[in-house]
Amino acid sequence: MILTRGFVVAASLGLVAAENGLDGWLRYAPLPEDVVAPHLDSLPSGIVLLDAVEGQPVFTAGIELTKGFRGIFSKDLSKEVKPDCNSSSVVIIGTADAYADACGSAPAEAQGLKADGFWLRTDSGGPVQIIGQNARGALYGTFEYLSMLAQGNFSSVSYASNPAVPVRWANHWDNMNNRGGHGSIERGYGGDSIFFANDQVLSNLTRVSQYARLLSSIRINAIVPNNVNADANLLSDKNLDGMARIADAFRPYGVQVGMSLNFASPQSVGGLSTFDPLDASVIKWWGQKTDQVYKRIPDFAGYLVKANSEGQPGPITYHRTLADGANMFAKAVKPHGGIVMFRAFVYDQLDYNDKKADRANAAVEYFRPLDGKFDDNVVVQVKYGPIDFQVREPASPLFANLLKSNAAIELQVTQEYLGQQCHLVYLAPLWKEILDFDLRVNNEQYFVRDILEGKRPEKAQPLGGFAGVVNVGQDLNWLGSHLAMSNLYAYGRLAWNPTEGSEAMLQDWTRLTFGLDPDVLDVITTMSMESWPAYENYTGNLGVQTLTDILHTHYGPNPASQDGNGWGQWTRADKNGIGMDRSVASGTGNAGQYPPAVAAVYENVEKTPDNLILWFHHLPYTHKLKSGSTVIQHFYDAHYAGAAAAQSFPTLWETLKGKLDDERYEHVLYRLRYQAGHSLVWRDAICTFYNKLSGIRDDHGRVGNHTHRIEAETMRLSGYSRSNVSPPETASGGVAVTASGGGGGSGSSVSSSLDVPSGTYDIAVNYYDVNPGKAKWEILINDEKIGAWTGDIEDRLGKEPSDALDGHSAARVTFRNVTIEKGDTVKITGKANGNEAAPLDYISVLPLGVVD
Ligand code: GCW
Repeated sequence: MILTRGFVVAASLGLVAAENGLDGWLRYAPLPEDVVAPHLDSLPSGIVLLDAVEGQPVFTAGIELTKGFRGIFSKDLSKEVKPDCNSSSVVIIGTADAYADACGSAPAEAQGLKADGFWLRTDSGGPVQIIGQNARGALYGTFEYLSMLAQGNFSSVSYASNPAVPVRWANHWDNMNNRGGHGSIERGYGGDSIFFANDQVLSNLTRVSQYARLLSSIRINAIVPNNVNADANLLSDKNLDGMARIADAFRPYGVQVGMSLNFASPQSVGGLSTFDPLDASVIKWWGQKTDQVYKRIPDFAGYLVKANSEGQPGPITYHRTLADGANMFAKAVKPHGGIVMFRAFVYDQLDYNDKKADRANAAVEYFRPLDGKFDDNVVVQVKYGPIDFQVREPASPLFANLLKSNAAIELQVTQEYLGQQCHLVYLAPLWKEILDFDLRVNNEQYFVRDILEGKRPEKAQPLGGFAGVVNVGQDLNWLGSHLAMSNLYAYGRLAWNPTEGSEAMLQDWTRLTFGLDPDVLDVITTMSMESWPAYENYTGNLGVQTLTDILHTHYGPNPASQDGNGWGQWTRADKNGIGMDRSVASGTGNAGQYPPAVAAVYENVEKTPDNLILWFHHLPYTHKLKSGSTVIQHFYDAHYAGAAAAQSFPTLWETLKGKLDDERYEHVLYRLRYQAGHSLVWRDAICTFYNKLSGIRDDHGRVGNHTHRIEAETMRLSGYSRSNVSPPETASGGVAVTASGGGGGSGSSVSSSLDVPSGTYDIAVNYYDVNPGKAKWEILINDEKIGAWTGDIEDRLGKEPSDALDGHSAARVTFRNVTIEKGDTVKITGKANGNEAAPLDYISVLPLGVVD
């Protein structure tokens, strides 16, 4: 009570309490008094739960509503046991059936709901009605009502809301195996697994329950906790018991649990000599295993299968088709009402010298012949683009080739190729671009979202929907970054209704997460809506893919890593041109996998939009785009524009100081500053690489011309020596310096006199923060210390660490408003630690307002 009061007082004084992000967008924070006051008297004072069973969603709805009213209004709702169906002072929550039992009949709109749908009525003259088609729908409606209230929206509404699709899943790539006793997450950047450690399910699943709340509020109805690169040991009795505990934690929130399978399990853990999906003993084995699963988890959602992909076993090993494999599981779960999500991410290593080879063709080549051969409880799960979650891809042509099968789209909340949650990239606009793409099936309007919803002439698919890869971890704020949570939120909202607007979803999330301050809303909206275009600009443009290092961490720049290997993420860049010729006429034929009207666009250079032109065509750097710019000049300009946008983010954020709690303010600021610095690393690496390769200069004279920089290798080195950086374009001037341990009593240092007019400057230092190690640097002007920093990024950012000088470890720190007299000496001392030899790349002495 005292705490609650304190909170209200703090809020009304404009002070804000520290927040750690644990509640995400479900904070139920007190609203400002002036927003609440006019409505306080008309708020309901009681709650009626119909048929509420502890541990089930209607019961949970009661808990959430009570908690919400307490948090938002400091008001305790009474529990009414005898429902008065006409009282305007209560909220009635229940299923349509329970409502009809208690109150005669449910409103007409509440009677025709789809599974999981709900009816919400808040207009005066009667109770607030929250009626679900099922218990889960009633909980969804409650979260909807709370979301309105928490945003200060007291309007009278009455509407039904139904899901576009029945399948709205979260996929987690959590491993059971140890990483120093913890469960690691493949592509995880927010801490260790909340599900597994030490090869088993965690005993304390508190975080899982907290996560279930968040998922339920965005209407995700099933989750797969374990990695698609699946560990067959999950099928042991002990671990299935653990899975049952996970299911228990999710059940109150209406989230069902599924499981990723390893195709070879009958052999690897079952003691059989084969895992051939048509072998009777294998079929029997999976049947029995499935019965054991359902015995423990009667509402088990189903299986997720990655087969014959990236080294995973599958039916092709036995010359069976992928449909044979999928259907074997489908038959096992069918009697229990389960489904099988079967991934279409199947491709092989390719020969780089084969100009017709194309990884983008693989999914259609594997799956088109199988269309119509999948059982009706199989859903083919297709990544949004033909390759792999790149910053820009066309919609996967497979969506247009699965007309007789159930299909789901796979999106990645995990920012694997998109800055690993260390760069702000709001993904809803990217996802919507794919969902709203018209594939012109049968030459009629067919948006990708229509296909997922089964709106097609051949057959309305009974199943279909969304799978989102999510990497929440033990970090209190779930994804390692507060702002990245808008992606999780928008993912759920889009799965429910793919026509939702990116900005509207973002703004709901912002109000729920940070409160109602209009400045906070403006800044987060501006930054987030600019963030995907900015990231695309400073990474890979014109549909050439992200240009990150594809061989290791998928994080920093390494354009050369795309080519010359079997992975098929090729750009085919050489000194004359760049891009994959995917035309039918002269290339890999990929354009021809799309329906004719779309194929005609992608086949033709003149018609292909600029933003995908290098995806479909190999062009000279001097090719003129529709924008009027050349390919190479577009690269330069986009990189400068993208990095400039990223520089504006921390500056914008700084205007919010005091308008939100310091804890989240500082956390976000650190990341935005890091991103601004890393965007410059990206900009310079990509511009330098293609400038060297093409030999074509930047029309604006920026590339390779950094007038404010002093390269560390040209400074006076004491105990420092030159070090190679790989790839070299991730160092300004191609090399860096590292502390070699010498340098005498004062340690290692670099120094230089400053030949700049006297005045005030910002001094930026580019360095490398490698793992493991915590080097320490100090910066001095005329031997007077003006700043210091530590190489501790590995503790502060969850991105894949790097132990080398490269585009992943390159970072920048800026010291502002430094007074310099012409001829002053700047010196940086570095103290190596562990693997980190206090590496330095360059310093920039920047007149105020300039970034170079
Ligand atoms: O994007 C790639 C990732 C792998 C992932 C794979 C997949 C789980 O780099 O980490 O494996 O795709 O989607 O199966």
